Amino acid sequence: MLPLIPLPRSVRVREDAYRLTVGTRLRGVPEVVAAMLRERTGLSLEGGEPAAVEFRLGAHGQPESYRLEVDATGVRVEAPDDAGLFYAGCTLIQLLGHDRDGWSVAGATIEDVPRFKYRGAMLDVARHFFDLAIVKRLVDQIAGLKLNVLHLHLSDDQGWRIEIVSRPALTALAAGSGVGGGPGGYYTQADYAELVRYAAARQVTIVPEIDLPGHTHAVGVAYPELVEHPAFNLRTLAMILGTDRVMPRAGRPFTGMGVGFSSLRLDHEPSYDFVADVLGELAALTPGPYLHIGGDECLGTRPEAYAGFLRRSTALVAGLGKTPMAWHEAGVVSGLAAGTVGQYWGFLAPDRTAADCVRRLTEQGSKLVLSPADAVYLDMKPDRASPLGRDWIGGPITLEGAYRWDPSDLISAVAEDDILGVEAPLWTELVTSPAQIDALMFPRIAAIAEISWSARRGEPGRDWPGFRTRLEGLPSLWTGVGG
Ligand code: TNX
Repeated sequence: MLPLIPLPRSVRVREDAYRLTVGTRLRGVPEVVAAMLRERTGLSLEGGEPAAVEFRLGAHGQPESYRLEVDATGVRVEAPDDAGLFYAGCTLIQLLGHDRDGWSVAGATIEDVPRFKYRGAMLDVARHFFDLAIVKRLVDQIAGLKLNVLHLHLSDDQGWRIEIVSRPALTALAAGSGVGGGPGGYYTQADYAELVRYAAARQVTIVPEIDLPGHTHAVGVAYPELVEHPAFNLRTLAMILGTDRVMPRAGRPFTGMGVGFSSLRLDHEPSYDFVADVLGELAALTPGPYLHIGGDECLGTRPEAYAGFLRRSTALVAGLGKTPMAWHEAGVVSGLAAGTVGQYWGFLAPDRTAADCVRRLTEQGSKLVLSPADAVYLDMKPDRASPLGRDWIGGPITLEGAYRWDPSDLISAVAEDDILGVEAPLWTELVTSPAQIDALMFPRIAAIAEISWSARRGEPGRDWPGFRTRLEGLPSLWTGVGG
């Protein structure tokens, strides 16, 4: 079995292999793939004739698909678009092997196409900030697994992480904190634009999220008049006392982990001016289709005010030419802007409220991105004994647990067509370093990549034993593409 993750649609293994040599020439290979091949093999692999490794755009095939053929004479790739060429390159890198005689590419004919269009990971840069170099490295790693979305959670109670030129106090006053205290940090618009370009070269779309109207305590550190006083009810208090006992105080940086106590002032027109300024600048920085406006855990917001805000803010995003995304709680609201995407973060077996939100979303024509907390929340412990990670879902998420579920089994009312894709969030209340990001992301993100890309369970090799065997064969999986 070739060590390929995610498992391609069809693999025919050949006996022979192509040997890369100093004389191997490339044609049409995407630059990031060529750079990775050179870095891995130490060979110069220049462009030129005759090219033994040849990638070309062809007329046929579904978006992002490719056909890859490797035999003793060389490597030939055909794909209908740049994404397909890139993914063929990712597969090619996984086919590299090394022995006494040098580098070779295992012989095979592979035809491949993704199951879902949206294949994501999320990094929470609000609870702890991670600089551009760390995020780029993550882009490299996930792109190599054929994920195509990196969702950045850019604001939360503990900090604001993106420069908004028209609202300078956000970064001047509300970016220098995080869970447990400083130092925080933020991306300038130039940083952010660089990240968007870097990701695009690896077929990754950045989905920015500004969490609204809750999770906005940091906004009040910069602009106190826009945010309600912290609201405590039984649920919010239980959460705050149950986690870290740090109480939020209006206008002061919040360094705890509790959720659900903050809300924008929704009976106050200047709040909407603020949201329009922020989302307007963010839309201008975002070539990708989606703007995420949060909408989760608004425990301190009155239901009517929440509904009014979601209608208005999804319409605002649509007016900016973007597709709004929101966490599934938004489903309680009717009249969301057409096409709003809902992100489900309930359990594999949804409770009534979550199932209801999802049903109402699909009835409004919303597509879903699935992030079931007990299967893909990468901030959960990978095993019971792990010192790293949380367990509020009631236990660890093992590699097997991350692998053994299927998107279309999740919610009976949700058909395959309603599912835009899958996303694995890494919340970072307890994550402070790149090594910890790696320890929580990998290898579980590989399971999620396979669920997002490969055919449904049950195809030959598309099962847990097959996955584990392939994973063991891929020692350098986490090095990613181009990094
Ligand atoms: C729930 S998931 C949250 C986050 C926390 C996370 C911790 C969601 C939409 N909200 O605010 O960081 O749990 O696991």
